[in-house]
Amino acid sequence: MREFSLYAITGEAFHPERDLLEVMEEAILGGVDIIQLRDKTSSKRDVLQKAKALRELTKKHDVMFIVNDHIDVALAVDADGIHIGQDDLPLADARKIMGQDKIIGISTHQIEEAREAEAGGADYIGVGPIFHTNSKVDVVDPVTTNYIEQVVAEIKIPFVAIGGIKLHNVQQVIDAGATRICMISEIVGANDVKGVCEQFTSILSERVKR
Ligand code: TZP
Ligand code: MG
Repeated sequence: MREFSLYAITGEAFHPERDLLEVMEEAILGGVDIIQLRDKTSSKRDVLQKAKALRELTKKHDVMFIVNDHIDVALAVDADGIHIGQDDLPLADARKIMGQDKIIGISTHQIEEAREAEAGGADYIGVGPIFHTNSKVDVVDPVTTNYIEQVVAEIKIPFVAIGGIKLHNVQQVIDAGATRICMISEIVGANDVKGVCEQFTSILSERVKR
């Protein structure tokens, strides 16, 4: 998959007054490299409509587009890939459906899951939740930055740190070795979405330069 560092997930509950596309376009203009559509409550048909619109937007700006959970929707809109969790379709089956050219990302919470994802041919893994988060209901306890250090030491495929990451604590995540970060609330819940993304983009590029 293409290189990336800033990854934003949709979270419409964090911007009840604002349009999904408008918020995500601001994030893109602020430097986000990947957008993931994550919608646990809408009907399949509504998820498909949002996915179509986000696919168009991300194409226009040449940004990667990933769909959470819904493999059929991802294929229908020609998304770049899917993101699955530990309780979703197993990686091997997801790969059969998606084909070799699509991106498959998997959430992991412990090193055994990271090893399994790497061995199974995942394109990237999510590593988290690093900190406490209210953005996910069935979330496990924070894995802390210790898990990032384990992944850095052992895993070769790209990983993205997620869960409770904010401007005020992102340095801890970077210091533990993360070069890619993923957020919901700190980005889409911001008053100035583009401005926040620009700050993260700049922090991450400083890290790469060092
Ligand atoms: N997976 C692990 S933590 C999380 C997901 C989807 C939620 C991240 O949201 P936030 O608002 O950035 O903590
Ligand atoms: Mg899932």
